[in-house]
Amino acid sequence: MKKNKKCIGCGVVLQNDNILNVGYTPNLEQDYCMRCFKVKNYGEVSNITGNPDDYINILKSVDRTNDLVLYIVDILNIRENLEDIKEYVDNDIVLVLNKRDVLPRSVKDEKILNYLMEKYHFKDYIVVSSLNNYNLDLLYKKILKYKKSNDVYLVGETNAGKSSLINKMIGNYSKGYPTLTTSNVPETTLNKISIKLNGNLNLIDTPGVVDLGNIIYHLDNKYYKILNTRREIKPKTYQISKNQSLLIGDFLRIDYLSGDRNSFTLYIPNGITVKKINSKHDNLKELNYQEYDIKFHEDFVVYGLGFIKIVLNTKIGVYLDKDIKTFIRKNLI
Ligand SMILES: Nc1nc2c(ncn2[C@@H]2O[C@H](COP(=O)(O)OP(=O)(O)OP(=O)(O)O)[C@@H](O)[C@H]2O)c(=O)[nH]1
Ligand SMILES: [Mg+2]
Repeated sequence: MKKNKKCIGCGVVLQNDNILNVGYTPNLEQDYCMRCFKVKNYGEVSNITGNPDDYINILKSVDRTNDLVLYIVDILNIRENLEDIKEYVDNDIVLVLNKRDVLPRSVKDEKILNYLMEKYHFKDYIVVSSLNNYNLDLLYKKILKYKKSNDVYLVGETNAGKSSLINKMIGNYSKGYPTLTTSNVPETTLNKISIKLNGNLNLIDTPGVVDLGNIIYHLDNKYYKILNTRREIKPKTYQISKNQSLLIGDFLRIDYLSGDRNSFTLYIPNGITVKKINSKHDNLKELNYQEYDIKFHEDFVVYGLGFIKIVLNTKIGVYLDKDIKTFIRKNLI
């Protein structure tokens, strides 16, 4: 038996000593750990919270190479400062915005690319959907164009779709079969996994970086599936006046405080309910409260949920768990 044999789904070292620890398998001859086996066969998922330093150490190990990095970002969960990845990796980075399919078809890719190119400096930018196999041929061409050696790393936040993207590329561009475990639970991949596409290209999957400011860490498990939506978002537009509020799911309330009648368009997964109420009602007022000034053509972003496109200058009051990150940006679309 090979020592330190790794699970081919998540990269963890297999062990049969302790069923409560990661990497457990009843039989070391197996290729998958029990956790991956359950995800693959029964869609059952168990979440673990790794040590954020482990993920940072993996990024540092990528930094020690000169290899091309694909920075995979969920189009609905663009961080406030994408360039903070450069604190850890100094390599050439291509920004890959994944999950194009969740934004309405009517949105132009160019609009999103222009937004990113104005704000950030990466080697190149591309919008893809691994779910719909959208733009993967172009991504493949870019990889061949920019790669410095046979190894190309995929890094990014947990749940951005790194493993799904590699699985899709195995199907498209190699003779192999997809083997990586994917799930809508954060922290699925646990270690680096090198996948050989052909004699000239290895795609290296990495565990996603954990940002505890992501709303997914603060909601009930039932939201995992809802937040990782596979359906095109139908934007919801609300005409809102002073003394009116929006209740979003059972975790967010936005009070409209000033300004004339305004239009709020929500780009959040369809499975999340939205209700307009009178601000005098007490719903969710137990949550942390903060006020924000929104200027002409800005989005209010709730990290991990999506964003609200607001048209006119306004002031809003937001009730939300204090550990969930929010920020304001120029309209993405
Ligand atoms: N709608 C949509 N969902 C996607 C796409 N790609 C991946 N997903 C979903 O996103 C979730 C996370 O996918 P993974 O491939 O496990 O993400 P990851 O980046 O490898 O996550 P970690 O291993 O935790 O770092 C799953 O529910 C996937 O089905 C896509 O192009 N569109
Ligand atoms: Mg993964």
